[in-house]
Amino acid sequence: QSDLKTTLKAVIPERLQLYSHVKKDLSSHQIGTQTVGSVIGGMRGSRALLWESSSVDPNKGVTFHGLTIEECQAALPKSKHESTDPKSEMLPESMFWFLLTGKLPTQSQINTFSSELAHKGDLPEYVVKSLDNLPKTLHPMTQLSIGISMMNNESVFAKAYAKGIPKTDAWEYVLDDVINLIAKLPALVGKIYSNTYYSGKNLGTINMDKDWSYNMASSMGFTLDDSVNIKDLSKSQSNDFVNLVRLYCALHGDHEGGNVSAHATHLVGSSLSDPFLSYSAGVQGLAGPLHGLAAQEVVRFILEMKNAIGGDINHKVKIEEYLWSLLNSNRVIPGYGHGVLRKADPRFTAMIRFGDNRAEEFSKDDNLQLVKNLSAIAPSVLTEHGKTKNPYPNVDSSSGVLFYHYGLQETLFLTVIFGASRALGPLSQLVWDRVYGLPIERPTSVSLKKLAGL
Ligand code: CMX
Repeated sequence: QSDLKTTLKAVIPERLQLYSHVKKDLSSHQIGTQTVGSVIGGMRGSRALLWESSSVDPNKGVTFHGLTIEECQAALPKSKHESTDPKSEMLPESMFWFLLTGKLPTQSQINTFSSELAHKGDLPEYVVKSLDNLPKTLHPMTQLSIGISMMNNESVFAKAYAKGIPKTDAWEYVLDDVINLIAKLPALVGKIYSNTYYSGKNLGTINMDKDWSYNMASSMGFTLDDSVNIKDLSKSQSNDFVNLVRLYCALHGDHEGGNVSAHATHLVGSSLSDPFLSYSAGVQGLAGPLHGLAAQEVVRFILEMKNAIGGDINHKVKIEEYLWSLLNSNRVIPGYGHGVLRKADPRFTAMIRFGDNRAEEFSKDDNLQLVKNLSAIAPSVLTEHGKTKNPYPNVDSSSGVLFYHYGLQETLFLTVIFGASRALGPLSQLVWDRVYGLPIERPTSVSLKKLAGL
């Protein structure tokens, strides 16, 4: 008598044969309003989600309410401390305001909003205690999703809903939760960083007079005035780090609705789960290596490759050979490929520009140079390999090595910054989902046999 696994193993070959037939021969067949290829192919090409704040063109990349990255950089408010912070990048809270309202905020609106976020930035005591009790070996992304989901204890939407509210009022409570959630991310990120790598030591404070990104950098110990400067950065390096957080978080906040983290947030929110539960689902999706976790994979890959090619970062042949060795052992090249994009991701280019604008600081940074060299070599290797539809660098290709340069070298942690950033878009959409009173998501599933017409 066979056990469960053996029984399953025996039925797999026949099912796989049917799957291959459906994929190869029936992909263009229509089933309802979809093609069979879309049903079994991760819903590629299926226009099935309402998303207001950003869209992604396969060739031009992301635009936020129609504005390109450069246009946003020019138009969105920066740090209010212009005299001490002259090279400020656009603030993520400016991006959030824009994503949510479709209106460009004024500097004074953002000054007030940054202050509101700082004043709401404390973590509840029970969250701190619970995080302290988690195993230090727990992946930082798991800690992030636990921290966010626990704060549903604070949800004003969940409490109001339990009492009974008109559907038309739901968005206001959801907005309160969304602002509270975003406000608490800098302290949460700092706490996870400290617990995982610095034995829970208090690394910095939330400063009421500073913006969201400064406070994130501060709570991780990367600023000079308000934290312990654990990385021993100079003043200009510390300013650069804060600006890196600003640029990175503003740019990575939204990438239309179909990516896993955005879609998961939207899906869970459609059951009227509150924003804390909804976004913790998004964070769990972001923690997958084909999505946000690629941020950590890329840095490891760059370091491993540099080592494997003996530090010859300009040696084209050695780099090509290394890439082929990965592909031939059925591994992906992290930081390359995309579900929608068919050109280099403009967010990749913007992060490279960040380094280029600080040429002196990065002049001896082999990792960034290797990332740039790779972006000139990998596309032809991937094209020759012939599988990936987009052989160009994606969002995760360049950002990790920039953080690494300033001392954020705990690679497991990099996706947590992505997780803080990605709150901006999906949570702004969640408010609109409730404004429109969108229904619970409930597509219909179909069996392989049905697709095969059996
Ligand atoms: N290296 C090697 N092979 C790759 C590849 C890469 N970078 N990108 C795609 N392929 C392969 C796929 O694995 C797939 O192979 P199979 O047919 O054997 O399954 C084939 O090419 C076709 O894939 P695709 O249609 O081009 O890409 P998908 O839309 O299925 O997947 C993505 C997109 C990003 C998951 C994929 O390109 C990938 O795995 N990239 C590496 C990981 C990565 O950088 N992820 C970060 C994405 C950005 C983000 O969301 O954060």
